[in-house]
Amino acid sequence: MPRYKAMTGLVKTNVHDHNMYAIRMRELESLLNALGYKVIDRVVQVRPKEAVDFMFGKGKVEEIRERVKKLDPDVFVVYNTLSSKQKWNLERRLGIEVIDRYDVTLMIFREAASDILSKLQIELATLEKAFPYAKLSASIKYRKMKAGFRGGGEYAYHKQVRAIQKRMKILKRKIGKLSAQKELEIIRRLDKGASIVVLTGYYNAGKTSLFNALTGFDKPVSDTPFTTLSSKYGGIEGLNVYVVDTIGFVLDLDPRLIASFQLNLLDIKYSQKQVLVVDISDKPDLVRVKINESLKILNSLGKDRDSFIIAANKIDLLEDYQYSLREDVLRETLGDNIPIIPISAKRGTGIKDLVKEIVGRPEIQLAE
Ligand SMILES: Nc1nc2c(ncn2[C@@H]2O[C@H](COP(=O)(O)OP(=O)(O)OP(=O)(O)O)[C@@H](O)[C@H]2O)c(=O)[nH]1
Ligand SMILES: [Mg+2]
Repeated sequence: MPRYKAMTGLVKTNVHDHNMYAIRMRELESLLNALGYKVIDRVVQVRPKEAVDFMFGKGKVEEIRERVKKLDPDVFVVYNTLSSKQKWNLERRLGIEVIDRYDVTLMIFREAASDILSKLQIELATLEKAFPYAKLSASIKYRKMKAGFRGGGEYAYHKQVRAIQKRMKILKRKIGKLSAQKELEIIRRLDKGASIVVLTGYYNAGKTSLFNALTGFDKPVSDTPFTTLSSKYGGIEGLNVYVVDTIGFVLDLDPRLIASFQLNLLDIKYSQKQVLVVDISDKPDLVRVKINESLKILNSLGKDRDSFIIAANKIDLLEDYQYSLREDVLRETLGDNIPIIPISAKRGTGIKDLVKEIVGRPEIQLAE
């Protein structure tokens, strides 16, 4: 049973977007559902001229205010990233908490985090996100106090801001240390002649299911977003290969999220092969968007197409003609040289073909 009620909003950044915005809203909704929120109302607006103060136009904000009064949601969740000023203004105007999709993602991470490192990274990312808002709110409150002639000096909110700053510094130091340790571990594996094959892709694509099928592990798998937060290394029997299960991507990935999970991305950086796990049961439009974004992310991490293998997963959910349609979409985007292997990680279909593709590459060594 959902515990809370949410109202969602999105500002279309492209006037010609008749399709993607709906996919984005659905995505936001499934993230919120995972946190126990039921979405009771949705607002969409094409980017207004005067978007600076509220993200939405003034008239739209009034409409949202009316709807909030009537429907009484616990929170208004905006798909677009809000500036501190926009959040502040919207909260004052609507009288309820206002968050953006990046906050939602961090909340899910927080619920999923079980190991120390993930917890530290999420705490830092959360503080970094909250910091500008805390600063803004401290300065506004300070100005109000001064206007009331209650004297200058230090106020509690300034202390709060400084406490956040101090904690961020400590977290960065701890994460830095762990990062260095982790990098060493990876290099040691490589020095022993092992190859690293990373399983990457969007959340829920089936990376962990595939990891389990390849390595015989029994790591937790679920349709909750971001089940896996920190990387896991495992071997494939008979091969001098490490397979790495990694954190998933999310649509319109916020660059700050990548920055705060640098540590996890080290695995991708050092890998010789990247298996891009695609949920091929997604609608063709979504398959296209996700594959395009994945390629961009991998490129930005210094990986190029020659080392990609696509694992088109969940073929058990599709009829042959539906699969062909989606494979065409992949081919259009990828060109002819990147291998696409249809698999079902859940049923164990196509796994041998995938291993053959991995091993068939000259840079992968068979164990002695
Ligand atoms: N039908 C079907 N479902 C699958 C298949 N592979 C995975 N799933 C399901 O998809 C959901 C996500 O699987 P995971 O293996 O946890 O996906 P993931 O990519 O590791 O997800 P995160 O850790 O959240 O990034 C689970 O409910 C799996 O049971 C498949 O081949 N067929
Ligand atoms: Mg996983």
